[in-house]
Amino acid sequence: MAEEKASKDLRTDKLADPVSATIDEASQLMIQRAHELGIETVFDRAVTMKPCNIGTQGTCCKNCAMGPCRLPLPKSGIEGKDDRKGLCGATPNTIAARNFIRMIAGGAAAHSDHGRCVAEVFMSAARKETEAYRIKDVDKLLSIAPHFDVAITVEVDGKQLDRDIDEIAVEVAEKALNEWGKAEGELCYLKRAPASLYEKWKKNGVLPRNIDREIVEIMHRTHIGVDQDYKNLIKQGTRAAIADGWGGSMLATDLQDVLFGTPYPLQSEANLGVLKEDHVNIIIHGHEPVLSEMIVAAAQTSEMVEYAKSKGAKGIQLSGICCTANEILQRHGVPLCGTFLQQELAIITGACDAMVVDIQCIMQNIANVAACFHTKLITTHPIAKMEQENVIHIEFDEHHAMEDAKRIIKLAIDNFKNRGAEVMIPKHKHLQIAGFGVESIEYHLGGTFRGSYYTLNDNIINGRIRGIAGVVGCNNARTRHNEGHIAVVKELIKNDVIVLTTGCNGIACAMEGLLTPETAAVFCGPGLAEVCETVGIPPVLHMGSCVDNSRILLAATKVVEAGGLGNDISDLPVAGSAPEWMSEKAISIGHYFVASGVYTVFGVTLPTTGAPVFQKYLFEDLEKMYGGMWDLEVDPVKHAQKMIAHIDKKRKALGIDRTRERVLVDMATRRELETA
Ligand code: BF8
Repeated sequence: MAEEKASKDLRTDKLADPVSATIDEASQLMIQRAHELGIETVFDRAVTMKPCNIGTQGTCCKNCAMGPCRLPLPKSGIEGKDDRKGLCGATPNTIAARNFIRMIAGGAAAHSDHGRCVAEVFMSAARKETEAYRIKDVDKLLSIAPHFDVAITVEVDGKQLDRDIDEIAVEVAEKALNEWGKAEGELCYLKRAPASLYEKWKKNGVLPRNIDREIVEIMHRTHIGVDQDYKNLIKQGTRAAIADGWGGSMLATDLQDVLFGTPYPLQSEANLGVLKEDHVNIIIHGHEPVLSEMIVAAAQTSEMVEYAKSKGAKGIQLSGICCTANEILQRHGVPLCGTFLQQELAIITGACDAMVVDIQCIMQNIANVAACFHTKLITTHPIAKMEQENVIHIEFDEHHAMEDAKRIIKLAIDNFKNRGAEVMIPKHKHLQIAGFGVESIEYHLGGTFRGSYYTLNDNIINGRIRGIAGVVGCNNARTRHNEGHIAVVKELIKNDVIVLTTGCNGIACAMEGLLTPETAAVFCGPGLAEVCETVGIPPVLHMGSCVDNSRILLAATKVVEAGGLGNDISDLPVAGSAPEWMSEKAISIGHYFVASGVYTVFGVTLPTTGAPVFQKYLFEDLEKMYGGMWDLEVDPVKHAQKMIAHIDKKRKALGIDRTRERVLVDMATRRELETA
């Protein structure tokens, strides 16, 4: 069947070589399978379609109809004065900076609009306008309320009593929603950052006023004939990126935790092998857990399970792609089916009865691939539809969420009988421990006794842990799938750097088996291995989806607060990385890491190489303002080594660069030291 429907004109010389396309054997098998069935995937298109060289350099301006003006950097570079300019006179620096901050606007908008959607559902739940959603994590609600100046106690007859939870919830919801468009002041969460970082933002004039405004202002400033100073453009990019990391994304993470529960470590599996031939396979793909939480709940009802059995299946197997996968993994242990680049391959197994998508990172070609199989492709979000006729749109609404979720699941179950003979599920999958967050790291590495990150800091100071790396981000079909992710992470843990991961890097690490405690003995340096074995954690801690990079910011803040490692995130022996990035969200994340004081290295390419002066500003000058800066390194081992060199530089500055004998200090001596 698939052979009949698929296009017959795929020429082998225009097809991707599976082994060159990905390091993952399951994916190699499925690319091969796609070729046998005559189905084209992103890997093949990456062979036939070359990226535009000038766009790659960041120096193509298409912000008005006099252009596009294309300003390539000559291969030999430019000696002396750079005379390149567009029709209006825009320099390469202006053009690249405009393009760069428009990417920040795109990324910040995506994260923050997701956050707004969650805030609206939270408001409905707080006002009890929906049956489907309830406040699940009251402790988390109480922990964030003070950041919005919402009181959690009330004075009655001179006594402080606990305030009514419903009242607190409504007030937090109102204040949180206000963050997108308030007329005055600054974002409430900014003061969660270390005081010295907040002061740097203030001094540099980049405290975000409200989330929407910073994004809109980027679109205004980058319109023809407005802001034509790359430094001033980046200033606004910085303000919008902070509004993402310490605003929209952080709100998304917190409110999701309040509604759906704060993640704690749990066991699951990862890779295409999680699909089950004898089950109804529903793959949830996208980013907002508002829908997927409901599908997880509905799929577990006996009504749905019995319905699946009545149609000849043994049950319902849910799995996820992209960050929706990470969300339902972190909170429910639902297995990861694959990364961004595996979305077509999951359908090519022939075992996907329905793929349910919401927003972000959904390739339009999955509709073409689904048309070659029985797979129902269901879009659910009013802002994300597809033009292909085989796509079904079932709009999801929080007011009748459970009914919508059951309707979607029934559609998948009814489709089970339509599977063709072409089912081929790779066996490959790996166990993983996921579900880490600020709270669980505190528990595992700090302990409830001290209630802080003390033990983590202690192990950094004594050198067992050399530093902390945040390794995050996408896959990119312009580079070998997962190769950069895995090589960077392995090089870091080999050198005793503990890794915090999110997004598709988290999925890649899970598929490779790096998210198990047993990994420590195999891949880690002796210090990190000892800590992991003692505490029972993997050397790579999965912190969730891309909006959950806000968890990494807060974990870094906790490390600062625990003491002994300086006063700011920029003092810490930490570094950031996105080895295979491709999305605008990654640029926004990279920039808020940099603006928060983190040296951040990207792989593949950066759209700044055609404007060397602007690139130098990002790579060097920003460090003087925020303590963090950008870098680009395509080679994964050199990439990791640059991060390690930065970590070592910070260790030296802190005076902890030499391994010290561990001195156990009793409480009395500690008090003496503290008062000294
Ligand atoms: O937000 S890492 S490919 S899935 S953009 Fe997309 Fe990139 Fe994956 Fe999640 Ni993040």
